[in-house]
Amino acid sequence: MAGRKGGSGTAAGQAVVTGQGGETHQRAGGDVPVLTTQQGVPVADDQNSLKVGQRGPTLMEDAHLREKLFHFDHERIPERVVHARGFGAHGYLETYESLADITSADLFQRAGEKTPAFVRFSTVAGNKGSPDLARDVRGFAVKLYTKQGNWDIVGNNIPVFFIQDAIKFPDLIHSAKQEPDRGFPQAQTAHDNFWDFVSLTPEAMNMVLWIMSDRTIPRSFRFMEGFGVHTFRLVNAEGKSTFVKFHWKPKQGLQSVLWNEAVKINGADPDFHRRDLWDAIQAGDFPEWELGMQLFDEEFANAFPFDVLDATKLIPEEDVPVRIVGRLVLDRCVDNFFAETEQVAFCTQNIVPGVDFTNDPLLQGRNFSYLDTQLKRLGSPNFTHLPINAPKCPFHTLQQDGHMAFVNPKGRANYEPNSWGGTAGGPREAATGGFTSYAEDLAGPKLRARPETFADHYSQARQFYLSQTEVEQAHIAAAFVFELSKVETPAIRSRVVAHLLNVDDDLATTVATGLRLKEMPKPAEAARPPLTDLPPSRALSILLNGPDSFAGRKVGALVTDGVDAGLVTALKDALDNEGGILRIVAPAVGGVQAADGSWIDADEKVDGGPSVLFDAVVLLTSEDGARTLAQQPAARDFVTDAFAHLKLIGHVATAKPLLDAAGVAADAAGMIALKAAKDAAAFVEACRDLRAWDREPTAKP
Ligand code: HDE
Repeated sequence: MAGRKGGSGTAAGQAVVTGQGGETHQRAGGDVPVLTTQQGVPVADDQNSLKVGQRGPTLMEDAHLREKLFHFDHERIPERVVHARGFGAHGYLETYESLADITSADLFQRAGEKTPAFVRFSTVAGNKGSPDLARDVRGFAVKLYTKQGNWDIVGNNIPVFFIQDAIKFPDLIHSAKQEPDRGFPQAQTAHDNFWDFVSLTPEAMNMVLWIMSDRTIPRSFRFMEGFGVHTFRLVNAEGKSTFVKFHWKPKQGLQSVLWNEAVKINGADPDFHRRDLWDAIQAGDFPEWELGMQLFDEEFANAFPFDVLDATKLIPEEDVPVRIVGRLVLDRCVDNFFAETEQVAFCTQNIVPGVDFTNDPLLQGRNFSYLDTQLKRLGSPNFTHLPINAPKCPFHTLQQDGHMAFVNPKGRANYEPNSWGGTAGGPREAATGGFTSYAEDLAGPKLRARPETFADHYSQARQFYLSQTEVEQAHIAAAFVFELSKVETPAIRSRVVAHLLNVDDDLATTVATGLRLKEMPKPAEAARPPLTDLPPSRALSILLNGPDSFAGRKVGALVTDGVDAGLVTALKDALDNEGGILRIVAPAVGGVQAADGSWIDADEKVDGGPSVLFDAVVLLTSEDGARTLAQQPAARDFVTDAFAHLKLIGHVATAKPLLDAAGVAADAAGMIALKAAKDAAAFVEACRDLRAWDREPTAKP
């Protein structure tokens, strides 16, 4: 197509670039702005490079080609060394009450105060393009743009961590990510290096129990908790300090998927989590978390059986209740993924007056690390000038220059003290209200050592395990068996079981049996004998903290020609009332013709909308339709997977040929016959349970 010229409309969506006088270039037509170079020169031809003759060589003077390729070649920045895959959204934190007695932090002085927020959720180990449902910890990083500067709570969806001291972080992450000789496996801990490291690091055992639970395969970011992990301090106007642990509690209730489901979601929709958050916000169903604080003093800290500076331990909510102080609402998607989600730079050192650190050695190391990583990733100390990172309150520093400086002070004063006086002298220290550190008394010998108070590695792992329902305990055991079955070195498998013997005998035996270990190892030597009398904590279970409604969840309806349109409408209405969503899955995406002649549009073709994408399913096929679908593997999988994944399954009598082909009995647990439109509401009510757990022992995937 030599000599082809561009069609119209190629510049739609481009930023309008204004000229020096503020007026835009002549428009390309209608509201479409003219395409220009970065220098503002209008482009006449964006389809062909400049050549000598039609078939000749390209000319070096083609500045537009050179600029376009140059910029493209530099589009990527280094991905985060951990938490590379993430998804962010904007919102706000609204306080319920004043906490002035506990902290001087400005955002907590008034009930009803709204502070703009940006939240980035992430997985830890996988690269930027890895699937969302990897078994992994989720990052839960919150940037609060307060009136006294930015405060970052850079947390996870698990309240404890693998290691106690920052010096082990590079080792931990090296072991979890791809093995260096082969460059795989991607986004999974089911490999030798990871289990080798953690089995030689007993302090990791509490976290290892957590990551083998369904916490690491959340159904959605919306249905998981967040934790600040470390103990922080809140400091009031009188300088009194209170220890605090931060919690984010999802109003939507906790929910996870099953492992077999996670594996299949990764194939069907590797963007499952980011799409879920995007869809919910776009639909106006704004997810909310309540901000909770566990507040305690030195006296409690001294009496608590574990060290509150040890990030491998939590404080049970039964010991220190979580005080709910506000809510975080996410109500706006980003305009540009790169500018916001990729360029956002969280730093644990970003705190505000009224908040302070403790000496948790993991937190101390993080405070050092994050600035460093942002410089590497964003390439300039001026990353704080980027709109997503800049405070929304006024800020004035005496720092200057550097790559890409685009917030530049005017005037002569770039040092202090100076004698220029008044505003000409530039910013000065705050007379009152500036950041002051808590005046903690500190003294001691310089040494590399772990305190004796960090030496208990198993008690809380045991407490976590015993706090789970039977179903959840079975999932933990199955996850150990799965992961360790991917470990090629038998000695590593047995070393893990040796640790589990210090956690719970039944768990260790189930895992050993699942692995067919020839010989039960001796329990690992414990630095301190585990406490066996810690009471179970309900807050640690997912299933005991599930939703009480089906709101925010999805039903997938498999339909064919001849579907009962009244039933579809009744389901839609019942779901609307509940705050749930109905998605139509059909043999073709164009839709189906209902028995009454009306047309029903589909959202997915059956092989693009497998049941793993939904929380519950209904089979609304005609008898003929069911017979045809019974011949198709994707349609049979829709049913067998929904059954194996313990989903509530609504079905009309005419769907029987499909149920038969899938080997599913119409009267099994969690199967709900839909005889008429009036049954729709009862089905949606039943869906509140999310799963038919009774089915699990017989429905092993
Ligand atoms: Fe991080 N961590 N981390 N981390 N972390 C990073 O910073 C680090 C730790 C967490 O969405 C990095 O910007 C060290 C605990 C989240 O942008 C890096 C240590 C917790 C995010 C870094 C830890 C976290 C990060 C990589 C041990 C939970 C993603 C890219 C001392 C409380 C933030 C970046 C986002 C990111 C270092 C341990 C949470 C390299 C050295 C514990 C949620 O700076």
